[in-house]
Amino acid sequence: MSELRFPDGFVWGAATAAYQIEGAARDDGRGPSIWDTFSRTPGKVHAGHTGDVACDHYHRYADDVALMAELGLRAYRYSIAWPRIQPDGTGPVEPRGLDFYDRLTDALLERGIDPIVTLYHWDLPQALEDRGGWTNRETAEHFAAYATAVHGRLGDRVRTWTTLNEPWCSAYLGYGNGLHAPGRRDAGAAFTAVHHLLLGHGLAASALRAAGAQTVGITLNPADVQPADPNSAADAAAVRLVEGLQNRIFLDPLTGAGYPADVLEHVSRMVEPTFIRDGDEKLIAAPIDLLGVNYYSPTYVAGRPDGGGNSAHPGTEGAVEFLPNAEPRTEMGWTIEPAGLSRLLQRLAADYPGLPLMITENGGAFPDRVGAAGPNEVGRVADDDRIAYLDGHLRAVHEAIGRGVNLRGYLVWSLLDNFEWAEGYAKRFGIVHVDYPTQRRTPKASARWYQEVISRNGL
Ligand code: IFM
Repeated sequence: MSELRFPDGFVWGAATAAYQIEGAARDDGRGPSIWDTFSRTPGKVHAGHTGDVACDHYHRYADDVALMAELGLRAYRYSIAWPRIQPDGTGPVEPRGLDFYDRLTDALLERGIDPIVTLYHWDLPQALEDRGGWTNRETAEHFAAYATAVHGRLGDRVRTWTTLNEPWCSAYLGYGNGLHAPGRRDAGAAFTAVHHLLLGHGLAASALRAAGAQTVGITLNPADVQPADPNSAADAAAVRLVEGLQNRIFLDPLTGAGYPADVLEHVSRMVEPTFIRDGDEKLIAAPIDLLGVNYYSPTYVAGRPDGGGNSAHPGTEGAVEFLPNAEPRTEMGWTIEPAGLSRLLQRLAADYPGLPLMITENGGAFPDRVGAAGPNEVGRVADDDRIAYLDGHLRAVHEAIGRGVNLRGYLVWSLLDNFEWAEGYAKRFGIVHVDYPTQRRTPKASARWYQEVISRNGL
């Protein structure tokens, strides 16, 4: 196969999130988050795992940054733990929390790695959840104040800011079907949370811009939704509904078009959208410079009146059948279909022209075989399936760029094996293996492969 080269300046990096790697859950004044509470609730997280220790990155960040440099990463996307900065979600700032991100940011810059900050990757301070969390409008305002505080400390060095990570998950999994923290099961609450998350984004984006932030964005997990039968009108309607709930409900207001009428009509069957106030859509449409796209797997649907729907897509019961995930699949059970990424990027570029994109997450969980490569390679982690996954998706990314998509970079999920939310430590997404009892890091074969891709700027 001939070599595929990426554009000059293409950003290569890796991503993580605070609760998934930091540990140090009680250090330096950090307050409890909804994930501390949720992971301690029996039956919510695999085997009762918590983020208390995770990868102990809070104490090992310097070694982790050295590893990133060894792999040649040009950018690193990390999230700030709101409960480290404001333990109760509002009020005085905890300087020791900011100190940690200060040290991490400096360590990255010293190694020539561009910091990409995510302000919210799901770890809401528990004190705010006790007041309604994202169903409470005030949370959006508190989020903007928190964003301003973080920018005040890091803004002289961090150029790229993303407000929220995958608000779809925060709202629908957190408040809709309860699979994620805070574990509420209420479709109305989920839609209320969608709106307040978007409002929080808009307020924070404006505050960051006013404070001088260079590049401001948001990361979504828009779906590549495909019909079971491309010739079926019913399936096309199912696609439109699911796209509405996962993509357009976020992207249309973010880009200034306001909430789509068909989506609002669907929502109002479950909750009166009185939480949307005059002027909110304008606030949500604060200009952004970058859309982060997280992609893992496509979604196939059929339109059927007896369709079981999906609890993560409120109101699809009795209208949509979600097809079982086809082979091949990752260990998460997610279908591996790189073409879905190329389709999605092209669709986003066509529907929301002029918005630069970056893949802020892509990767796969696989059952890694530690030391399986033989006695002379003790500690080697042979993860050919991950290499194949990444290779396929990078080819899809390259194809999309070739078709004119303005894509700035690619960040693999994830640098390290980590706390995979409800799956605890049972699923490993890292290109670097973490032996949790010893905290030893071992770059997997995929990490060495990725190192080579970065150094060649191509495949
Ligand atoms: O681990 C998560 C991450 O926190 C958000 N995006 C999806 C990843 C894999 O499930």
